[in-house]
Amino acid sequence: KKAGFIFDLDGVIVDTAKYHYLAWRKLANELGFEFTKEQNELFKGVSRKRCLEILLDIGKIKATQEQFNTWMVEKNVDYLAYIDQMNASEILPDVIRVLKFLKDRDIPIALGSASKNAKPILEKVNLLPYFDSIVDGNNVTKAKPDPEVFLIAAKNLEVDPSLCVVFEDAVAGIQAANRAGMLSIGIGDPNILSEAAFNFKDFTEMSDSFLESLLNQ
Ligand code: B16
Ligand code: MG
Repeated sequence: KKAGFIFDLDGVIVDTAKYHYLAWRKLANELGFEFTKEQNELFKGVSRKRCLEILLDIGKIKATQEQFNTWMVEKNVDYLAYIDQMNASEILPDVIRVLKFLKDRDIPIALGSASKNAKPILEKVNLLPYFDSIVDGNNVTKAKPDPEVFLIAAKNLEVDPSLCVVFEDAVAGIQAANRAGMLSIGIGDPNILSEAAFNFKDFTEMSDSFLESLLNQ
C-alpha cells in the first residue's frame, strides 16, 4: 500500500525559529522586558496567538483586545522582513536529498505546519514544487497536539493516516502525529522528542535504506 510523507516546516525544513525569536524579542523589549532563547523554546510548534499570550505572561502585561491584535500584526511584519531575506541556503542539511528520494519514487508529500507564512517561506527557498499538499495555520482550527493538521494532510494526499510518516521537531507535533495514528519521526533532541517512534538528530543521520524501510510498512 502507498505511504504518504508529511513534513513540519519550522525546525524540520528550515530554521525559522531564530527569526521568530528576533521578532518576539523586539516586541518584548519595546514592552520593557527581556525574552531569552530558552523561553523561545516554548514557542516552537505553537500558534502565533498562543505565543503572544505566553510572551505577555512572561512580561506580566495585560493587554486590551486591540493592543493584542496590534502586537500580533507588528510581530508578523517584523518576522516577514526576515523571511523576505531568506534563500535556498537556509534549507536544513539533507532535506533536499530526502525530498528527492521520495519524489523519485512518486511518494505523495505534504506540509503540516502551524505557520500562516508557510507558503511564502517554501517559495523563498524554492521548495514549493516538491509538495502535493500544503496544510498550514490558515487551514486548521485546532493547534498541535491536536491531530487535525496531519489528518487534513493525509486526506489531501489520499493516503490512509496509518500509512503516513510525519517528521517533526516539536513535542506537540510528535503528539499530534501519534494521535493521528501516524508514524512519528523526531528530528532534533531525542531526549525532548522521546514520544517519537524514531529519532534522528537531523536528516544527515537518516540513511536511504531507512527511508526505503518506511515505504514498505
Ligand atoms: P506564524 P511549525 C510554527 O511552525 C513555529 O514553530 C512556531 O514558533 C510559530 O509560532 C508558528 O509556526 C506560527 O507561525 O506566526 O508564521 O503563523 O513548526 O509548525 O512549522
Ligand atoms: Mg516545527
